[in-house]
Amino acid sequence: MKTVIITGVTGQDGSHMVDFLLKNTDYNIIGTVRRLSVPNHQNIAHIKDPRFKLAHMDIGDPQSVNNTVQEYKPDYFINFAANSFVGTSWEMPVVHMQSNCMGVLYQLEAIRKFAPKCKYYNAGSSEEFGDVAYVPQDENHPLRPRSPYGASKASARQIVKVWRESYGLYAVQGWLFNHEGTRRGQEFVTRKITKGVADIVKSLGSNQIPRPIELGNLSAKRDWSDAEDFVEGVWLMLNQNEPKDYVLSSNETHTVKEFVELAFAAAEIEGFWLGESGTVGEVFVHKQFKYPLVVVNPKFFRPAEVDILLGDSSKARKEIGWSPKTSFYRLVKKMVSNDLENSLDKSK
Ligand code: G4F
Repeated sequence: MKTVIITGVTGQDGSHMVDFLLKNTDYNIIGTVRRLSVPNHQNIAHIKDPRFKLAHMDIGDPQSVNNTVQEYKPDYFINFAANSFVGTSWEMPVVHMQSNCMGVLYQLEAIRKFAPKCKYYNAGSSEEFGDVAYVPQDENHPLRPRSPYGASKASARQIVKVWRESYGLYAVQGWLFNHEGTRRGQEFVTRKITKGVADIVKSLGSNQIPRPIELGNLSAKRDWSDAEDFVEGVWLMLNQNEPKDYVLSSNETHTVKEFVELAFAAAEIEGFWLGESGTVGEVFVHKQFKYPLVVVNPKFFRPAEVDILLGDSSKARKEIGWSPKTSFYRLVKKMVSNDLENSLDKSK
């Protein structure tokens, strides 16, 4: 029986990967977790399969990484653990570099020493493309990060490449464009919007004036997909004859504004924009009651922005047979429905 180690197992991607592997393989899965005073295990609380086990490991502690790899001698090691929120990476650049880059180095060294046949995946990002040179971005696009987060992922990519080429490890790092879902953290813009919409529905239902959702740059364009589709792409990337890095993306781009419009429409709330587009005075207003539903707060602007991300995943589609199944519209609808259900549950 093969063994897969997954880090970041309590997060969105890690937990979906566990679900995917339990469903599609007969492998044992070790999910590594840091000790926390208050555990954050809600994304894996539903997993009862005895093939899934938790182990303590801290990606910042090379000794603990060595011990874990030495003990389990995994066949696959999937690193989803990271400081993944771009917005805070300017506030804590060192910690982002340590976890997102040095953490990868510790893992590759442990694999080189104790499990050299292990297939390794590190979560790469379209943020590595940053200040984009062309649209759409494919595997040949240069690395031009715009945030400490993007820089940490671009550095990790070089480490993965060097360890692959120097030691013959099967080590890959995909460029994953934005991927979302019902397990997304609430600080990311998509979940912030869908949760905000659900709160507004609840307020309107109890005849209260709703609290508007406060957002930053409404004009940013992102290529959003469903995280559940992406874990399959990661698994395909790990199971090629030769290790190769691929872009995973929907090949569509939408503004934050479009996401807002679709999310309110999914909750059957009609609204319209007022104020000059691209300014802090822009506001999305309830059509009937004229309440502000979305306002701009400059606090959420970033010191440097990635204006447009649009992926070209044609290589992954052709060479590893991957394709996303969930449309942008279905993704927004699924996230809004989930947050509406949660908010109804809580009010019972
Ligand atoms: O949802 P976001 O915070 O995601 P971002 O920065 O694109 O990063 C995500 O995708 C990357 C892949 O491209 C991953 F590597 C990374 O780990 C993460 O999963 O922001 C999306 C866009 C940005 O342009 C941001 O400026 O939304 C804009 N935005 C506008 N108002 C906001 C807000 N973002 C957040 N988080 N909060 C706002 O209020």
